[in-house]
Amino acid sequence: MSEQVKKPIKITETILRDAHQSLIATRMPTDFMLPIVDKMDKVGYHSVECWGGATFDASLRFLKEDPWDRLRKLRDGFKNTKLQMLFRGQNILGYRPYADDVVEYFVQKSISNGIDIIRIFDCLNDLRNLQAAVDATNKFKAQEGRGHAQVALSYTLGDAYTLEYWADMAKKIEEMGADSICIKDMAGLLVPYKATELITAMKSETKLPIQLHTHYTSGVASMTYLKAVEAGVDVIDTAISPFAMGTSQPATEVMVETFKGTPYDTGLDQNLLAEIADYFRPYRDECLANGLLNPKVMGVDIKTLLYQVPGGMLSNMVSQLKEQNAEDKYYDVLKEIPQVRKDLGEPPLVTPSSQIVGTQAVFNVLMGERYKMATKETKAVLRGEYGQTVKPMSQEVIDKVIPGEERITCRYADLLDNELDKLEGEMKEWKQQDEDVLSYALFPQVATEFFKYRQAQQEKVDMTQADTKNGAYPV
Ligand SMILES: [Mn+2]
Repeated sequence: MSEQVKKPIKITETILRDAHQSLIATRMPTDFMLPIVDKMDKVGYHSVECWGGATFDASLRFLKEDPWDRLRKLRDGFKNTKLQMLFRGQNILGYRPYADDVVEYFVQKSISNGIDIIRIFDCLNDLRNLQAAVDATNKFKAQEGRGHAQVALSYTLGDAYTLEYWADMAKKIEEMGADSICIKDMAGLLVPYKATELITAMKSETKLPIQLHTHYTSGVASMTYLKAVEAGVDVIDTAISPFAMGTSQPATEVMVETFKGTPYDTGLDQNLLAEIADYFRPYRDECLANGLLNPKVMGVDIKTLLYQVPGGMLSNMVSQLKEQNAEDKYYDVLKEIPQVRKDLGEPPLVTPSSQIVGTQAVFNVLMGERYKMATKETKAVLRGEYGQTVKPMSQEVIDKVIPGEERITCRYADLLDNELDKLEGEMKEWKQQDEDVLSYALFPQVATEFFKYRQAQQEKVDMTQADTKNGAYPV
């Protein structure tokens, strides 16, 4: 790039979503976020990621907060900055596929409560599972003039995932009506020189802006950003330094400094960023002291590159093995994971496919025979309910696990009846706002517990008598 041509790199700040999801199990409460919003709003970020992913679940389950209320409060505070959320395609923010009416209503309510950019991904990269959410966003945008559909590709490695595959996906995403593309590298697998190749290949097939999202887990993330920016990436995801690195994103201040005085200069003010970091630093210390932040997740975990398994999946696996007193089988399971992944059509490993593959690998090892026992989710994947995989699934495994069963080749949601009315009927005694039916749709039990808690608070019930067993107490 000649020195005259300026291309300021845009920054999405993740402190209010992925950074605390990745480092402190999504436990940052709204009350702690609000006092710094005004300052963050002055920075000039491309966007602030603040909602979706696990924030919704954690708010209801552990923080006893209404996630919709959080969103509205953040929207009130951020007058100039776009707010961004993460959305699991047809699974919304939950763990099962929903009918299109729920997907559309959730998108509509997300935008009307304050979200600008919806980042939509599917764990199999089956674009059919993203279409309903993209269409809903575009419909709202046409009516209200607000809303941006970003389609995220779950980045992974494997025979099927060639540069041609990624470039072709970029083209298809543009054709499906998305406003931008994200490469979502949840495990930090994208290494710097591969990023050059990847961005170059995708840019050759699409004019859409490309955003790169990665994690520091494997230690290469800031170098990867540098090479991706040089290759033409438009936006990068970073976290303010006290909650950066480790399993989180590269530090915002470091990336800003890296590009200072170059054609990619972000133009962000380091003094302002330093004040924001000052706000979050004591909270980091507090989280270290109370154990919410485990120093283990702050280092470089090179196993991620060796086994291509996201950090969260490894910790799940370890706890499953512990429960079975089979921690000595750790390396056997690690070796089994690529085999199960191959049997299931070599999907990316991201929620929920990461849990499905990981749990099945644990079963295969503990039972001493592959697929002697298959989980409900493994069966659903084999039936095609989660969508189409890039590679065919193993016929041998299909015959063993779901013998004689019919497999689905259409978009699974096409087989689902609308379900909003039914959900509304189940929860109407708790309903205080339209959005409550969506909280209930995603987490029926957890949301109901929350509704009870909310009502008790409103009626000033003595919460020392609360149901502590189910976590229904003030925090
Ligand atoms: Mn992430």
